[in-house]
Amino acid sequence: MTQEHRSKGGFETRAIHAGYEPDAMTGAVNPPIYASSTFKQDGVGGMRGGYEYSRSGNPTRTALEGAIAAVEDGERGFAFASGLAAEDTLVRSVCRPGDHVVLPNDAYGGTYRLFDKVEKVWGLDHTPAVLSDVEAVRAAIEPGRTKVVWVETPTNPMLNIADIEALAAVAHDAGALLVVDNTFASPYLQQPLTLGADVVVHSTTKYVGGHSDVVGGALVVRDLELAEAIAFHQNSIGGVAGPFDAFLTHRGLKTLAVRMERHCDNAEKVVDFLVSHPAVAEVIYPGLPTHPGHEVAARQMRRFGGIVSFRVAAGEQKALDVCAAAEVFTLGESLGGVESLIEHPGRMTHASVAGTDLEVPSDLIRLSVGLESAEDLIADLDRALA
Ligand code: P1T
Repeated sequence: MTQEHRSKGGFETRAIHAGYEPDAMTGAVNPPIYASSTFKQDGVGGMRGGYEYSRSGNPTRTALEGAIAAVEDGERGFAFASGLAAEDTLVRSVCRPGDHVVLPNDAYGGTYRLFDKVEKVWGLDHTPAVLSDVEAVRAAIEPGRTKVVWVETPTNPMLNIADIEALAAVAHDAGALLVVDNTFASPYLQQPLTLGADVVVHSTTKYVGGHSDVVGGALVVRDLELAEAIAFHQNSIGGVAGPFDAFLTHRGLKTLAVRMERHCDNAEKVVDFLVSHPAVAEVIYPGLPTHPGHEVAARQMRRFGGIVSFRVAAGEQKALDVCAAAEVFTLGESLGGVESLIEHPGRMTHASVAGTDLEVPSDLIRLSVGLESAEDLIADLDRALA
Protein backbone atom coordinates (compact mmCIF):
# COMPACT_ATOMS: atom_id res chain seq x y z
CA MET A 1 0.00 0.00 0.00
CA THR A 2 1.62 3.21 -1.05
CA GLN A 3 0.48 6.72 -0.35
CA GLU A 4 1.13 8.58 -3.60
CA HIS A 5 1.79 12.10 -2.39
CA ARG A 6 2.74 14.00 -5.49
CA SER A 7 3.37 16.53 -2.79
CA LYS A 8 4.97 19.00 -5.16
CA GLY A 9 2.84 21.89 -6.28
CA GLY A 10 0.53 24.39 -4.70
CA PHE A 11 -2.12 23.63 -2.13
CA GLU A 12 -4.95 23.33 -4.66
CA THR A 13 -2.92 21.02 -6.92
CA ARG A 14 -2.11 18.74 -4.01
CA ALA A 15 -5.72 18.74 -2.79
CA ILE A 16 -6.90 17.64 -6.22
CA HIS A 17 -4.15 15.25 -7.35
CA ALA A 18 -2.20 13.90 -4.38
CA GLY A 19 -2.90 10.37 -3.23
CA TYR A 20 -4.19 8.95 -6.50
CA GLU A 21 -3.11 8.35 -10.08
CA PRO A 22 -5.83 7.69 -12.68
CA ASP A 23 -6.71 4.00 -12.56
CA ALA A 24 -4.24 1.94 -14.64
CA MET A 25 -6.94 -0.18 -16.27
CA THR A 26 -9.77 2.30 -16.90
CA GLY A 27 -8.24 5.75 -16.49
CA ALA A 28 -10.92 6.67 -13.91
CA VAL A 29 -9.90 10.09 -12.61
CA ASN A 30 -11.41 9.47 -9.19
CA PRO A 31 -10.56 6.64 -6.81
CA PRO A 32 -13.12 3.85 -7.22
CA ILE A 33 -15.09 2.93 -4.08
CA TYR A 34 -13.51 -0.43 -3.29
CA ALA A 35 -16.47 -2.04 -1.53
CA SER A 36 -14.49 -5.12 -0.65
CA SER A 37 -13.65 -6.36 2.83
CA THR A 38 -10.95 -8.72 1.57
CA PHE A 39 -8.54 -9.09 -1.34
CA LYS A 40 -7.63 -12.21 -3.31
CA GLN A 41 -4.09 -13.44 -2.71
CA ASP A 42 -2.00 -14.96 -5.49
CA GLY A 43 -0.78 -17.85 -3.36
CA VAL A 44 -0.49 -17.47 0.42
CA GLY A 45 0.89 -14.01 1.20
CA GLY A 46 0.85 -13.02 -2.47
CA MET A 47 -0.88 -9.68 -1.99
CA ARG A 48 -1.56 -7.32 -4.88
CA GLY A 49 -0.37 -3.85 -3.94
CA GLY A 50 -0.13 -4.87 -0.27
CA TYR A 51 -3.91 -5.16 0.22
CA GLU A 52 -5.03 -8.01 2.44
CA TYR A 53 -8.12 -6.99 4.44
CA SER A 54 -9.92 -3.62 4.52
CA ARG A 55 -9.32 -2.86 8.20
CA SER A 56 -5.57 -2.96 7.46
CA GLY A 57 -5.90 -1.08 4.19
CA ASN A 58 -8.34 -0.29 1.41
CA PRO A 59 -7.36 1.53 -1.81
CA THR A 60 -10.13 4.16 -1.47
CA ARG A 61 -8.87 4.95 2.03
CA THR A 62 -5.23 4.93 0.89
CA ALA A 63 -6.03 7.63 -1.67
CA LEU A 64 -7.62 9.86 0.99
CA GLU A 65 -4.75 9.22 3.41
CA GLY A 66 -2.19 10.28 0.79
CA ALA A 67 -4.15 13.41 -0.06
CA ILE A 68 -4.64 14.53 3.53
CA ALA A 69 -0.93 13.96 4.24
CA ALA A 70 -0.02 16.06 1.20
CA VAL A 71 -2.22 19.05 2.08
CA GLU A 72 -0.85 19.08 5.64
CA ASP A 73 2.73 18.84 4.34
CA GLY A 74 3.14 15.57 6.22
CA GLU A 75 4.62 12.18 5.37
CA ARG A 76 1.80 9.84 6.38
CA GLY A 77 -1.93 10.29 6.82
CA PHE A 78 -4.46 8.00 8.51
CA ALA A 79 -8.23 8.11 8.05
CA PHE A 80 -10.66 7.10 10.77
CA ALA A 81 -14.38 6.60 11.31
CA SER A 82 -14.62 9.88 13.27
CA GLY A 83 -12.47 12.63 14.73
CA LEU A 84 -12.77 11.02 18.16
CA ALA A 85 -11.70 7.62 16.81
CA ALA A 86 -8.58 9.36 15.43
CA GLU A 87 -7.94 11.02 18.80
CA ASP A 88 -8.36 7.82 20.81
CA THR A 89 -6.08 5.88 18.45
CA LEU A 90 -3.43 8.58 18.70
CA VAL A 91 -3.56 8.64 22.51
CA ARG A 92 -3.15 4.87 22.72
CA SER A 93 -0.28 5.03 20.23
CA VAL A 94 1.77 7.52 22.26
CA CYS A 95 0.64 7.32 25.91
CA ARG A 96 0.72 4.62 28.56
CA PRO A 97 -0.98 4.34 32.00
CA GLY A 98 0.73 6.74 34.42
CA ASP A 99 1.46 9.31 31.72
CA HIS A 100 0.08 12.84 31.68
CA VAL A 101 -1.21 15.21 28.99
CA VAL A 102 -1.76 18.97 28.97
CA LEU A 103 -5.14 19.87 27.47
CA PRO A 104 -6.68 23.16 26.37
CA ASN A 105 -8.90 24.72 29.06
CA ASP A 106 -11.20 25.41 26.12
CA ALA A 107 -11.64 22.61 23.60
CA TYR A 108 -14.33 20.62 21.86
CA GLY A 109 -16.43 19.12 24.66
CA GLY A 110 -16.13 15.62 23.21
CA THR A 111 -12.34 15.81 23.24
CA TYR A 112 -12.37 16.78 26.91
CA ARG A 113 -14.89 14.03 27.67
CA LEU A 114 -12.61 11.48 25.96
CA PHE A 115 -9.71 12.43 28.22
CA ASP A 116 -11.71 13.04 31.39
CA LYS A 117 -14.19 10.16 31.29
CA VAL A 118 -12.45 7.52 29.19
CA GLU A 119 -8.65 7.85 29.09
CA LYS A 120 -8.44 8.84 32.76
CA VAL A 121 -10.06 5.56 33.81
CA TRP A 122 -7.15 3.81 32.07
CA GLY A 123 -4.59 5.80 34.07
CA LEU A 124 -3.88 8.80 31.84
CA ASP A 125 -3.92 12.05 33.82
CA HIS A 126 -4.58 15.48 32.37
CA THR A 127 -4.26 19.14 33.32
CA PRO A 128 -6.23 21.86 31.51
CA ALA A 129 -4.18 24.98 30.70
CA VAL A 130 -4.75 28.36 29.08
CA LEU A 131 -3.04 27.70 25.76
CA SER A 132 -2.75 31.34 24.76
CA ASP A 133 -0.39 31.71 27.77
CA VAL A 134 2.86 29.91 26.88
CA GLU A 135 4.16 30.10 30.45
CA ALA A 136 0.94 28.55 31.80
CA VAL A 137 1.48 25.61 29.47
CA ARG A 138 5.10 25.27 30.59
CA ALA A 139 3.91 25.26 34.23
CA ALA A 140 1.27 22.60 33.53
CA ILE A 141 3.85 20.19 32.12
CA GLU A 142 5.05 17.50 34.51
CA PRO A 143 8.63 16.79 33.35
CA GLY A 144 9.14 13.11 32.56
CA ARG A 145 5.42 12.33 32.79
CA THR A 146 3.85 14.65 30.23
CA LYS A 147 3.83 12.89 26.86
CA VAL A 148 1.51 15.21 24.92
CA VAL A 149 0.63 18.88 24.81
CA TRP A 150 -2.75 18.96 23.07
CA VAL A 151 -3.61 22.13 21.17
CA GLU A 152 -6.76 23.31 19.49
CA THR A 153 -6.41 26.60 17.60
CA PRO A 154 -8.74 28.32 17.02
CA THR A 155 -10.57 26.63 19.89
CA ASN A 156 -14.13 25.36 19.83
CA PRO A 157 -16.23 27.43 20.58
CA MET A 158 -14.34 30.38 22.15
CA LEU A 159 -11.96 30.83 19.16
CA ASN A 160 -8.91 31.31 21.37
CA ILE A 161 -5.59 31.22 19.56
CA ALA A 162 -2.49 29.29 20.60
CA ASP A 163 0.99 30.04 19.23
CA ILE A 164 1.87 26.68 17.63
CA GLU A 165 5.56 27.47 17.11
CA ALA A 166 6.08 28.64 20.71
CA LEU A 167 4.17 25.68 22.19
CA ALA A 168 6.09 23.20 20.02
CA ALA A 169 9.30 24.52 21.57
CA VAL A 170 7.86 24.21 25.11
CA ALA A 171 6.59 20.67 24.48
CA HIS A 172 9.83 19.54 22.86
CA ASP A 173 11.94 20.99 25.73
CA ALA A 174 10.01 18.63 28.01
CA GLY A 175 10.28 15.63 25.65
CA ALA A 176 6.55 15.78 24.87
CA LEU A 177 4.78 15.73 21.51
CA LEU A 178 2.81 18.72 20.28
CA VAL A 179 -0.54 17.59 18.86
CA VAL A 180 -2.70 20.16 17.04
CA ASP A 181 -6.38 19.68 16.35
CA ASN A 182 -6.58 21.65 13.09
CA THR A 183 -10.30 21.12 12.51
CA PHE A 184 -11.37 24.78 12.79
CA ALA A 185 -8.65 26.20 10.56
CA SER A 186 -8.56 23.33 8.06
CA PRO A 187 -5.30 22.50 6.23
CA TYR A 188 -5.96 25.37 3.83
CA LEU A 189 -5.72 28.07 6.47
CA GLN A 190 -3.06 26.56 8.75
CA GLN A 191 -0.44 23.81 8.50
CA PRO A 192 0.75 22.96 12.02
CA LEU A 193 3.48 20.49 10.95
CA THR A 194 5.29 23.33 9.18
CA LEU A 195 5.24 25.25 12.49
CA GLY A 196 6.83 22.44 14.51
CA ALA A 197 3.83 20.32 15.56
CA ASP A 198 4.35 16.55 15.62
CA VAL A 199 0.81 15.41 14.89
CA VAL A 200 -2.20 17.01 13.21
CA VAL A 201 -5.68 15.81 14.14
CA HIS A 202 -8.83 16.49 12.15
CA SER A 203 -12.48 15.92 12.49
CA THR A 204 -12.81 15.60 8.70
CA THR A 205 -16.56 15.68 9.35
CA LYS A 206 -16.13 19.48 9.22
CA TYR A 207 -14.32 21.54 6.56
CA VAL A 208 -12.40 18.70 4.90
CA GLY A 209 -15.58 16.77 4.07
CA GLY A 210 -17.35 20.09 3.79
CA HIS A 211 -20.88 18.97 2.90
CA SER A 212 -22.31 17.60 6.18
CA ASP A 213 -22.74 14.19 4.58
CA VAL A 214 -20.01 12.14 6.26
CA VAL A 215 -18.38 11.67 9.69
CA GLY A 216 -14.64 11.04 9.72
CA GLY A 217 -11.29 11.80 11.31
CA ALA A 218 -7.64 11.96 10.33
CA LEU A 219 -4.12 12.02 11.75
CA VAL A 220 -1.07 13.31 9.87
CA VAL A 221 2.58 13.01 10.93
CA ARG A 222 6.06 13.49 9.50
CA ASP A 223 8.04 11.14 11.74
CA LEU A 224 8.02 7.64 10.26
CA GLU A 225 8.52 5.84 13.58
CA LEU A 226 5.48 7.62 14.98
CA ALA A 227 3.64 6.73 11.75
CA GLU A 228 4.43 3.05 12.32
CA ALA A 229 3.05 3.20 15.88
CA ILE A 230 -0.15 4.84 14.61
CA ALA A 231 -0.50 2.37 11.72
CA PHE A 232 -0.16 -0.51 14.19
CA HIS A 233 -2.82 0.94 16.50
CA GLN A 234 -5.14 1.93 13.63
CA ASN A 235 -5.19 -1.70 12.50
CA SER A 236 -5.29 -3.14 16.03
CA ILE A 237 -8.14 -0.92 17.25
CA GLY A 238 -9.98 -0.83 13.92
CA GLY A 239 -11.75 2.54 13.95
CA VAL A 240 -11.05 3.06 10.26
CA ALA A 241 -12.88 5.07 7.62
CA GLY A 242 -14.94 2.81 5.37
CA PRO A 243 -14.53 3.12 1.58
CA PHE A 244 -17.77 5.05 0.99
CA ASP A 245 -16.90 7.55 3.73
CA ALA A 246 -13.32 7.82 2.49
CA PHE A 247 -14.60 8.60 -1.01
CA LEU A 248 -16.92 11.39 0.19
CA THR A 249 -14.25 12.92 2.41
CA HIS A 250 -11.71 12.85 -0.42
CA ARG A 251 -14.19 14.44 -2.82
CA GLY A 252 -14.75 17.24 -0.32
CA LEU A 253 -11.03 17.84 0.14
CA LYS A 254 -10.59 18.65 -3.55
CA THR A 255 -12.62 21.87 -3.25
CA LEU A 256 -11.39 22.88 0.21
CA ALA A 257 -9.43 25.93 -0.97
CA VAL A 258 -12.28 27.61 -2.85
CA ARG A 259 -14.79 26.77 -0.13
CA MET A 260 -12.57 28.18 2.64
CA GLU A 261 -12.07 31.47 0.79
CA ARG A 262 -15.83 31.95 0.59
CA HIS A 263 -16.40 30.77 4.18
CA CYS A 264 -13.94 33.48 5.26
CA ASP A 265 -15.54 36.16 3.02
CA ASN A 266 -18.99 35.42 4.43
CA ALA A 267 -17.76 35.19 8.04
CA GLU A 268 -16.12 38.62 7.72
CA LYS A 269 -19.40 40.11 6.47
CA VAL A 270 -21.35 38.48 9.31
CA VAL A 271 -18.81 39.82 11.82
CA ASP A 272 -19.14 43.34 10.37
CA PHE A 273 -22.90 43.10 10.85
CA LEU A 274 -22.79 41.66 14.39
CA VAL A 275 -20.23 44.10 15.86
CA SER A 276 -22.61 47.03 15.42
CA HIS A 277 -25.81 45.21 16.48
CA PRO A 278 -27.22 46.53 19.78
CA ALA A 279 -28.41 43.08 20.98
CA VAL A 280 -24.89 41.67 20.69
CA ALA A 281 -22.61 42.08 23.71
CA GLU A 282 -19.41 40.67 22.21
CA VAL A 283 -18.31 39.23 18.88
CA ILE A 284 -15.52 36.67 19.03
CA TYR A 285 -13.55 36.26 15.78
CA PRO A 286 -9.75 36.02 15.46
CA GLY A 287 -9.86 38.37 12.46
CA LEU A 288 -10.94 41.27 14.67
CA PRO A 289 -7.92 43.42 15.60
CA THR A 290 -9.34 43.54 19.15
CA HIS A 291 -9.20 39.74 19.50
CA PRO A 292 -6.34 38.92 21.95
CA GLY A 293 -4.97 36.25 19.59
CA HIS A 294 -5.24 38.36 16.43
CA GLU A 295 -1.52 38.85 15.86
CA VAL A 296 -0.61 35.20 16.41
CA ALA A 297 -3.51 34.12 14.19
CA ALA A 298 -2.40 36.53 11.46
CA ARG A 299 1.09 34.99 11.61
CA GLN A 300 0.09 31.33 11.47
CA MET A 301 -3.19 31.37 9.53
CA ARG A 302 -3.82 32.40 5.92
CA ARG A 303 -7.21 33.90 6.90
CA PHE A 304 -9.36 33.67 10.03
CA GLY A 305 -11.91 31.00 9.20
CA GLY A 306 -15.64 30.54 8.94
CA ILE A 307 -16.66 30.20 12.59
CA VAL A 308 -18.00 33.20 14.47
CA SER A 309 -19.06 33.13 18.13
CA PHE A 310 -20.98 35.89 19.88
CA ARG A 311 -22.60 36.65 23.21
CA VAL A 312 -26.04 38.20 23.38
CA ALA A 313 -26.60 41.06 25.79
CA ALA A 314 -29.91 39.76 27.19
CA GLY A 315 -28.61 36.40 28.48
CA GLU A 316 -29.24 32.68 28.00
CA GLN A 317 -32.96 32.69 27.12
CA LYS A 318 -32.38 35.26 24.40
CA ALA A 319 -29.51 33.13 23.03
CA LEU A 320 -31.84 30.11 22.89
CA ASP A 321 -34.55 32.21 21.21
CA VAL A 322 -32.15 33.49 18.55
CA CYS A 323 -31.05 29.91 17.79
CA ALA A 324 -34.68 28.84 17.45
CA ALA A 325 -35.68 31.84 15.31
CA ALA A 326 -32.97 31.54 12.66
CA GLU A 327 -34.10 30.02 9.38
CA VAL A 328 -31.29 30.25 6.85
CA PHE A 329 -28.90 29.24 9.63
CA THR A 330 -30.01 25.72 10.52
CA LEU A 331 -30.09 24.91 14.23
CA GLY A 332 -27.76 21.96 14.61
CA GLU A 333 -24.45 20.63 15.90
CA SER A 334 -21.36 20.34 13.72
CA LEU A 335 -19.77 22.94 11.45
CA GLY A 336 -17.75 23.40 8.30
CA GLY A 337 -20.38 22.41 5.74
CA VAL A 338 -21.69 24.44 2.82
CA GLU A 339 -24.88 25.25 4.79
CA SER A 340 -24.76 27.71 7.67
CA LEU A 341 -25.40 26.29 11.13
CA ILE A 342 -26.26 27.96 14.42
CA GLU A 343 -26.01 26.39 17.86
CA HIS A 344 -25.97 27.03 21.60
CA PRO A 345 -22.70 25.43 22.81
CA GLY A 346 -23.72 25.44 26.50
CA ARG A 347 -26.76 23.21 25.85
CA MET A 348 -25.53 21.38 22.75
CA THR A 349 -21.92 20.64 21.69
CA HIS A 350 -20.40 21.54 25.05
CA ALA A 351 -23.13 20.29 27.41
CA SER A 352 -20.78 17.52 28.57
CA VAL A 353 -18.30 20.05 30.04
CA ALA A 354 -20.83 21.90 32.24
CA GLY A 355 -19.36 22.32 35.72
CA THR A 356 -15.75 21.77 34.57
CA ASP A 357 -12.91 24.20 33.73
CA LEU A 358 -14.19 24.06 30.16
CA GLU A 359 -17.72 25.34 30.83
CA VAL A 360 -18.79 27.91 28.19
CA PRO A 361 -20.87 31.07 28.76
CA SER A 362 -24.63 30.45 28.69
CA ASP A 363 -25.26 33.53 26.50
CA LEU A 364 -22.91 32.25 23.78
CA ILE A 365 -24.00 31.41 20.22
CA ARG A 366 -21.73 29.70 17.68
CA LEU A 367 -22.19 30.22 13.96
CA SER A 368 -20.70 28.07 11.24
CA VAL A 369 -20.95 30.54 8.37
CA GLY A 370 -21.67 28.64 5.19
CA LEU A 371 -21.66 29.46 1.51
CA GLU A 372 -25.14 30.93 1.02
CA SER A 373 -25.53 34.53 -0.19
CA ALA A 374 -24.06 36.77 2.52
CA GLU A 375 -27.02 39.17 2.37
CA ASP A 376 -29.42 36.30 3.17
CA LEU A 377 -27.31 35.24 6.14
CA ILE A 378 -27.22 38.77 7.51
CA ALA A 379 -30.95 39.31 6.99
CA ASP A 380 -31.63 36.03 8.82
CA LEU A 381 -29.53 37.07 11.82
CA ASP A 382 -31.10 40.51 11.84
CA ARG A 383 -34.56 38.96 12.04
CA ALA A 384 -33.57 36.33 14.61
CA LEU A 385 -31.98 38.96 16.87
CA ALA A 386 -34.99 41.30 16.68
O1 P1T B 1 -17.38 14.47 15.67
P1 P1T B 1 -16.06 13.85 15.33
O2 P1T B 1 -15.80 13.68 13.87
O3 P1T B 1 -15.77 12.61 16.12
O4 P1T B 1 -14.93 14.94 15.76
C1 P1T B 1 -14.76 15.38 17.07
C2 P1T B 1 -14.19 16.77 17.08
C3 P1T B 1 -12.83 16.94 17.26
N1 P1T B 1 -12.27 18.16 17.28
C4 P1T B 1 -13.00 19.28 17.08
C5 P1T B 1 -12.33 20.61 17.11
C6 P1T B 1 -14.37 19.18 16.85
O5 P1T B 1 -15.07 20.31 16.65
C7 P1T B 1 -15.00 17.90 16.86
C8 P1T B 1 -16.47 17.73 16.67
N2 P1T B 1 -17.22 18.90 16.91
C9 P1T B 1 -18.58 19.00 16.79
C10 P1T B 1 -19.37 17.98 16.49
C11 P1T B 1 -19.13 20.36 17.03
O6 P1T B 1 -20.29 20.65 16.66
O7 P1T B 1 -18.40 21.19 17.61
